[in-house]
Amino acid sequence: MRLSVLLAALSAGEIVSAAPSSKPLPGGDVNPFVGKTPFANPKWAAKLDQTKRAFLAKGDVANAKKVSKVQQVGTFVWVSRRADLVNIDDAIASARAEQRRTRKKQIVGLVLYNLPDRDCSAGESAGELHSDQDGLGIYKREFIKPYAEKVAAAKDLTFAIVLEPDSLANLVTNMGIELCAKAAPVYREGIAHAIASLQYDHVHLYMDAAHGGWLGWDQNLPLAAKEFAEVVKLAGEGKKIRGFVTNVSNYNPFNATVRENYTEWSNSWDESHYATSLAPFLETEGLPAHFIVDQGRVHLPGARKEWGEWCNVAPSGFGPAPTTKTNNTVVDALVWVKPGGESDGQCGMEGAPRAGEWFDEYAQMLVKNAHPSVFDRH
Ligand SMILES: *[C@@H]1O[C@H](CO)[C@@H](O)[C@H](O)[C@H]1NC(C)=O
Ligand SMILES: *[C@@H]1O[C@H](CO)[C@@H](O)[C@H](O)[C@H]1NC(C)=O
Ligand SMILES: *[C@@H]1O[C@H](CO)[C@@H](O)[C@H](O)[C@H]1NC(C)=O
Ligand SMILES: CC(=O)N[C@H]1CO[C@H](CO)[C@@H](O)[C@@H]1O
Repeated sequence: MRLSVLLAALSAGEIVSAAPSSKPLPGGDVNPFVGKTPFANPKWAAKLDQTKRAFLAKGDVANAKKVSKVQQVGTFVWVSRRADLVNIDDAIASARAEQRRTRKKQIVGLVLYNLPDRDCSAGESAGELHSDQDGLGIYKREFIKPYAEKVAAAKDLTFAIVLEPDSLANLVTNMGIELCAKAAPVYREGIAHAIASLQYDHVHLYMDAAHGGWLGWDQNLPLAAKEFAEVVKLAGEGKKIRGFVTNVSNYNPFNATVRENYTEWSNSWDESHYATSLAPFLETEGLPAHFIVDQGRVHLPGARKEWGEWCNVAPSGFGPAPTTKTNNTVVDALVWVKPGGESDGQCGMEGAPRAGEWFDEYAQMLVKNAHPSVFDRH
């Protein structure tokens, strides 16, 4: 690198290292999470200050200290409407500052979540775009284009992007619902466009594969793999994803210590088993069998009577801290996609506020029941 270029790079906040680049060989198969620190979002940490104060007000110093540890855990940044695009700029600025301070490579987790006719089966999380009002055109021009430009310009960081939670799984199992049938071609084209627009060496795409209690049933596995393959093919020749993400915003354990009765007939009774079940079907379709698994919140044994319970499930705790030590060769990392403490909606645990609003009692419970690995970190 010439000196002038080097200076420009430094002022742009890049880490410049004399070490040889770890760029994967063509066709290489490198887990992007290895050796990187998951980006801890200061905006989420700020919300948890309230939780810390609540413990201190009760004289509960031990749990207040635990909150400080939780605030350092990496979580994904949600970009769920055009007005949220600024969250990407903020995350990039904070991650660069952290990278400069610690001299450790950051991997920034982002969620891309704004399809037209979103959440066609439940309607709980319907978004701002509608296919009958040029939603797909707006999605491409005013959401995907600036999204891609922002991450493309931050080559000094690594990104893991979760593509459209809760979308394609509906096309596998909910085509009997009119809105889902209508949304199907829009979802496929939208996600294919996102994939095609985000092809950069420092950007790793994970398509949503719902969770074990949904697509993990034996008869759904091949149908899911076919649907995913169709969308990747639609993105165009040579367009790649890194893999799949499971259990976004859900509560399934990765490695269940207790097998719940409601999973009796499924081979996908925790998310590790689900990844293992789905992997061969993905390979048959020529897709990469790599997974990340959301463990932002995990229910305690016996908390649910049915697998379908998804709303402010209690008792739950923050799950295992993000790690690449997954004991499962198809799983790149455990991650925290859903930032715990934001309500799933006015359902589940008593007193729950509207979806997305801070639910401090719930956050306090997550801290108390958090997985010990959250506090083993230095
Ligand atoms: C499953 O059902 C059995 C028999 O009804 C019961 O003894 C056991 O406690 C249940 N397990 C869980 C995890 O709820
Ligand atoms: C992997 O296995 C080790 C050793 O049994 C265990 O301590 C660890 O918790 C496991 N990791 C996960 C993510 O389950
Ligand atoms: C699950 O955890 C147990 C106990 O910590 C460990 O022995 C086992 O290897 C883990 N399994 C997986 C798939 O991580
Ligand atoms: C992305 C995803 O799979 N979301 C699902 C998580 O699990 C709950 C409960 O089964 C579903 O309602 C969500 O749609």
